[in-house]
Amino acid sequence: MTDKNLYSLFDSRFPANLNEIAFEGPDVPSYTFGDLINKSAQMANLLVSLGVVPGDRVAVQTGKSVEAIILYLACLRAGLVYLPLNTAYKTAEIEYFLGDATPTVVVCDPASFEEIRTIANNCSVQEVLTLDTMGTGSLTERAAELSVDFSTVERAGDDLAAILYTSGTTGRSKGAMLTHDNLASNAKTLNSYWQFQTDDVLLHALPIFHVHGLFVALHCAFLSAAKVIFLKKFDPAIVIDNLPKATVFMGVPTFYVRLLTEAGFTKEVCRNMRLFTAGSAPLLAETFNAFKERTGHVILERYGMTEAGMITSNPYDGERKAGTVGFPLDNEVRIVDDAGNVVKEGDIGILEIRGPNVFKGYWQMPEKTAAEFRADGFFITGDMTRKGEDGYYRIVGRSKDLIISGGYNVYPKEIESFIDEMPGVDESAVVGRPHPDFGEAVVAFIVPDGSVASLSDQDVIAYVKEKLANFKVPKEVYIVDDLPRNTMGKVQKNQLRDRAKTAV
Ligand code: MLC
Ligand code: AMP
Repeated sequence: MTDKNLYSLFDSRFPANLNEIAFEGPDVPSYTFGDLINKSAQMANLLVSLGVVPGDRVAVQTGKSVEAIILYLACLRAGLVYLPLNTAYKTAEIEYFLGDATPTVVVCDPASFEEIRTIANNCSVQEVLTLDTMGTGSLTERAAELSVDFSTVERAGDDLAAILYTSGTTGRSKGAMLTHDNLASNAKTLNSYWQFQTDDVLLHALPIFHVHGLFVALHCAFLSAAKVIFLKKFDPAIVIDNLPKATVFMGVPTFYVRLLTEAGFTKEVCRNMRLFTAGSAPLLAETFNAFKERTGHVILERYGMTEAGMITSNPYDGERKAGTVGFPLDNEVRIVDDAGNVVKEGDIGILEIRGPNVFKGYWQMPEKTAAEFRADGFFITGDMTRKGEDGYYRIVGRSKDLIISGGYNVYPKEIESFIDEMPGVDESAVVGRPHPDFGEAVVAFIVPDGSVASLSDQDVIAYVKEKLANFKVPKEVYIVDDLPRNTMGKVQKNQLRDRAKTAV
């Protein structure tokens, strides 16, 4: 078998001098490429000693640390399937993911050890290890005692490297299965399309449990053995402090909106930068233009999704256009109508894609997988798209009922199902409204059933906040007598969106 382990690809690009710095940051120690190799070997040895075998899942819910990245590399090396979880997820959400993905090992923050242990006792999990944002915990303590020699396990291109959960229209999250080939092909495409070089310095402020921060940003850096300035979280002041040392920055639109509110964000601090990229949500032309005006830099907007990595990108050398996501990368694309027929050039339709970056399917959901692929292998993205006369693609909406808030996806159905269970609620409808900071905000309309006197908006917010991740909590709740419906009885969400828009 020719080894297609993604780690082997990274390793082949690491520098000859392993003492070169791979990661540094204002509040992390420096790590050389040699450290990445040795420490990932130790962690891989630890995981193997726990009895995990290639194909087993390792679920990880930890804050940002370089050790968490090393854990990702260790999983790749041992042939395990890395399963990162958003740190905002609460108990009920974690319970679902662990029950569905049946990981063998879970790594969590020491603060949630007891809670995760309790969940783990009721499912497949054999071992719970801890890792905090300082890089300490039972994972690193136990790994430090083990050998720095480990032979990376050979993998076929089609073997799973990671499972990333993405919320679904029905309210149940689906685990997107990504193979070593999927990740390698997208990494190589982006690394060359965006012209990464060894002397690049990536300023990293994104979370590391999603495609954007974990794969797009880090894989580009690894393939050029470029240094990463690693920030624990996005904080505009810290980003500004570190920008003069960097050449590349990647962010969701909210990052750029927030940077522009800072007086210290100037052309001067961006003097060494060669590339700013944006994605995960639409970048407003207003932000694009204000950014150009302030810094002289033109943000490169690209479009992608968990299931496929990056799909289109504005050009590196050519004109980057506001409100567009550029051209297809290394995948075929077509724009179709509801019946799956290709629309006339220039018309709006749903984007379908096929290529080496497109995932293998949803974990243990063959029906859902089949429903989202065409017979000829094209994946239905659910994004309403138009190709302009200039050849640039534009994402103009979504056929899926999805809200994107600060770069995080929220499916209304999940929140509606949850709120409908609340005592005093008859039914609910959740929509998105424009939000100056998060792009879109979650808003809920509630019809009380009369059983609870004076059910208030704050009661509903508190109820959701206790059980669901913070970015899913409605920013506003409206108590109404009934929901607007059409003659078929379907809730008219457009009317609710208009109401939510005019109410603020
Ligand atoms: C935080 N809050 C949010 C939120 N993030 N509410 C809605 N949407 C969000 N995204 C809540 C907090 O709980 C808090 O509520 C209040 O808003 C203010 O919090 P904050 O301190 O301002 O939040 P902060 O920690 O600064 O986080 C904001 C953020 C973060 C923008 C930095 O959301 C973020 O890192 N987003 C990036 C998401 C991302 O990486 N997406 C990539 C997906 S991959 P309260 O009530 O407690 O005050 C993908 C594919 C692709 O989509 O194409 O890339
Ligand atoms: P996720 O499931 O978190 O990977 O989110 C993927 C979704 O984010 C896509 O299907 C799009 O709807 C949206 N998205 C990503 N990038 C962009 C962009 N540049 N413009 C508009 N929408 C985007």
